[in-house]
Parts: sequence; structure tokens; C-alpha cells
Amino acid sequence: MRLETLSAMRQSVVDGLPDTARNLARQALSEGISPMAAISEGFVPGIEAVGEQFAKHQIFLPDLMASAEAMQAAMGVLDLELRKQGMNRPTAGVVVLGTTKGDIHEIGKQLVGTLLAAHGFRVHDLGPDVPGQAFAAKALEFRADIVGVSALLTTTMRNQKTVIEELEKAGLRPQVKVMVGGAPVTRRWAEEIGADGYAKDAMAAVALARSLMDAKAQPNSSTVPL
Ligand code: B1M
Repeated sequence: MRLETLSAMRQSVVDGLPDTARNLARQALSEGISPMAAISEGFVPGIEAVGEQFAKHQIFLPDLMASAEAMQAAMGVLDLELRKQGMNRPTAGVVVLGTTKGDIHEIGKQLVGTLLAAHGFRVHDLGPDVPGQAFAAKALEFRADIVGVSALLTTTMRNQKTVIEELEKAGLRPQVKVMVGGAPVTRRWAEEIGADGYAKDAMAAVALARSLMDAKAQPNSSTVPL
């Protein structure tokens, strides 16, 4: 049954069916499938398959958009469930999160935010297409410990650097750690732009955020999260 449900989840995203995806997310929870398994073994393989088809010009942008909508519908259900897990935990740190300017991809960034929240971080998600100055302004407003910047396009990755520059301009860089991620982003790129850490996926982002908080608490420690 579990395998059937996971495979139906994948298919609902491939076919771009938001109602079906939402219902399958609910069904998964009632079957005792963990929200993380539903996301990583059910819905994410669907959006990845669609991404490959798009790259090979086998499908077109409207198909990709329908699939993204189905993915978002399922995430709406699973996000709530995962966040509940973080509610009773002491605050692990304050994170301001967003996707860079010019980039409207937000599914991966939302997943990072959901998992951080599930692990006790207070997350302020600024959404997609966020200018560098807005990251800096919100980091100041929310007294952020960490600013997390996602980018899914090779053309918008460079705006991760702009965010760091804006934090420097605002005088916030000493107290705010910067983590970056997204499909085209690499550890090497993170080093090149002067970020404090890179995470390849949402679980790695939680581990990284924790080690960045440790590094903040021990400023003279020689451990470098990158
Ligand atoms: Co677009 N898109 N897209 N897209 N899209 C990609 C990224 C692409 C690789 C598809 C392809 O060609 N195979 C390609 C980029 C090529 C490149 O630059 N190298 C592409 C393109 C070209 C485009 C457009 C330009 C298409 C067009 O208009 N002609 C356009 C761009 C618009 C813009 O941003 N200005 C576009 C539009 C869209 C949609 C709107 C239709 C939709 C997004 C909907 C939405 O987010 N609301 C969409 C989608 C869905 C995709 C693919 C298929 C899937 C992305 C996704 O959600 N993955 C993608 C192909 C692919 O990645 N396989 C593609 C699932 C998600 C869970 O993974 O986002 O990688 P991911 O996040 C992971 C990690 O990367 C990491 O953790 C996450 C969870 O494990 N991570 C972080 C992410 N952020 C992090 C931050 C961190 C740490 C880790 O710290 C802060």
C-alpha cells in the first residue's frame, strides 16, 4: 500500500493534478507515512522527473507550472504537519529565508523553511524574488541569526553574493551567518562569495543551521561550517 501511495504521489505531480496531490498527502498521513518520506520519496521524485522532461523539451512551461502547483498543494498539507513538530521546542535560532531576486522558484526553499521550523528555528520566509536590500532590512527587523538564500537558476546565483554585500553595507555581517543552497549552488561557489555555509538539501540545511548557531555561540572556535 505504501509503495502504491508513493508512486501515486509521484504521478500526481507528473500529471499536474493539485487536488489529487493534496488528497494523497492527507492519505499518506492517515496511513502513517511520515511527512518527510511523503515529500522525499513521493512528491520530489515527481517534480524531478518533470524537470528532466522539461530539460529535454518533452514538455512545455505550462506543464511544468501545473506540476509545480500539484507539488505546492501537497506541500501545504505536509508543511503544517512538520511544523507542528517544532512548536514545542525551544527556539534554536532566528532565520530569515528567501529566494534571490529574479528567481521565482520556491519549492526547495519552502522545504528548507519547513524543516528548520520543525527543528525549532523561528523562520521568516520572505518568499521568492527577494532583493538583497530586503534580506538585509528583514535581518535587522527580526534580529536574524542566520540569513538563508536560495537560488535555482545559474543566472540568479550571483544575487546570493549581492545579499552578502547588502548585509555588509548594513553593518550586519559580523552577527549574521549566511547559508546558501539551491540546485546549481556548490560548496565552492559558497566559499567564493564569502558565505558561511552551503547545504545540498533541506536536512543538510538543518544540520548546517545548527552548526552555524554553535559557531555564533563560540566566536573563537576554529570549526568552519563550510
Ligand atoms: Co524552473 N528551472 N524555470 N520552474 N524548474 C529549473 C530550475 C531547471 C533546472 C529546469 C530544467 O531546465 N531542467 C531550469 C534552470 C536551468 C539553469 O538555470 N541551470 C529552470 C528554468 C530554465 C526555468 C525558467 C527560466 C523557464 C522559462 O521560463 N523558460 C523559469 C524561471 C522563472 C524565474 O525564476 N525567473 C522557470 C519556472 C519554473 C516554474 C514557475 C514553472 C516552477 C517553479 C514553481 C515554484 O517554485 N513555485 C519551476 C520548477 C518546478 C522547476 C524544477 C522542475 C523543479 C524545482 C523544484 O522545485 N525542485 C527545476 C528542475 C529541477 O530542479 N530538477 C527547474 C524540487 C525541490 C525540492 O528541489 O529546489 O533543488 P530544489 O531544492 C532542494 C535543494 O536544492 C536544496 O534543498 C531543497 C530540498 O532538498 N535547497 C537549499 C534549495 N534552496 C536551498 C537553500 C538553502 C539550502 C538548501 O539554504 C538557504
